[in-house]
Amino acid sequence: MTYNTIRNVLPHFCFKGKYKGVQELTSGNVNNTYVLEYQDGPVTRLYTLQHINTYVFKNPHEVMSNIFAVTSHLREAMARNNEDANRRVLELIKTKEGKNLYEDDDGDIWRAYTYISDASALDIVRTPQEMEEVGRGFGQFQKLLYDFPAQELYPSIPNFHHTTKRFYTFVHALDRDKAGRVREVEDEIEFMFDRRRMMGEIVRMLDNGHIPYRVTHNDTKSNNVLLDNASGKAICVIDLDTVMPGSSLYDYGDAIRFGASTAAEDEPDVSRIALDMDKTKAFTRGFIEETNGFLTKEELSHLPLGIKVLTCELAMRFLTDYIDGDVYFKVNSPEHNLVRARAQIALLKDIERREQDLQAMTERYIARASAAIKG
Ligand code: GN1
Ligand code: MG
Repeated sequence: MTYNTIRNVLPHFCFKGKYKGVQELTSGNVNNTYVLEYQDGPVTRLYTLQHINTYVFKNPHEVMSNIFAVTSHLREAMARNNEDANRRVLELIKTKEGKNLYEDDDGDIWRAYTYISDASALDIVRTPQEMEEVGRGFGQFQKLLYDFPAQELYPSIPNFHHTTKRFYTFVHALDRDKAGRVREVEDEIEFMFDRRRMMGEIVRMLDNGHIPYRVTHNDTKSNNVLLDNASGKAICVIDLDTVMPGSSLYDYGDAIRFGASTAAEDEPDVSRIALDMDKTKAFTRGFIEETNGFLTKEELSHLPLGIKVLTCELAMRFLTDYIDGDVYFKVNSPEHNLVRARAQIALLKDIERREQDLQAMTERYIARASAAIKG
């Protein structure tokens, strides 16, 4: 995105003060994000400006309507609990026309938030303590949205975690072989086919009512929770584009996949990739303590499945995008999506090796939950 394009967008939002400068934040794989600095008398004001990827989000108006509804609900829920919502809920900046998004002359879509200062979004989780806070952040988010009227939400990306349909999309991509890359990835393709039944298990449990639909975040990377720099505590969940009805197993599994890996999501040296059990346990503790009693026994006992399915799903999504010629995720090299897919495959192999440990960890939580119920 050029500097001039951004300059032309700025006057359409109700930012306060005089524009000083812009800096790009590069960690997202889908939207483009910028931090803006404004000088308002003696006060420096920071804002987040985002260019929404409309290849991914086909209906940005619906996305913004979801975000408005969810952030309003979070604020009301905090007010009811006598909690201060300041720095804890994303705050949209309206356009001069009073809208939540701005469409420029090229049809590009933009939105803005107040930037939350003195807080960090972790691309890499360094300690179990940090991971526990990430768990608390996403746990609190589920708790606050427990009574959100799910029918008010549009499906911002239909079938986002429907792994069975994702598998069909993958097979279709293989068949088209748009970028001529299929013959390079025979081993990875076989890996996915071998896990076909496993990856559909959450969808099946939702379909047959074994586990409930909840309002979930659906993109629970550690960098989507802000931790306060002073206290280290989780304060605000961000990146609300994919808040939709889903399973708690999606939020749990995706968070572990990303934050409890010993290496980055695109680590090229697969020998460095494993599941860090201390971080896994720490996240589980934070998440379960916050969701405090409302996760069912069935959900708790399937948490390890959530980790497997989400890791497999992401491996398959990256591989599909590699095969399609890199149309969905931002890439920094032609091999980037393949590197990501291989990293997720390596992680999944390690998760499969640790399955018994994961199940034992889960059993301990179920025992505690039933002890609490019995009083
Ligand atoms: C995308 O935009 P970002 O980086 O928060 C993607 C997630 C993936 C993630 C993998 C809407 O998230 O589903 O898990 O990349 N978001 C969308 O890094 O597809
Ligand atoms: Mg994000």
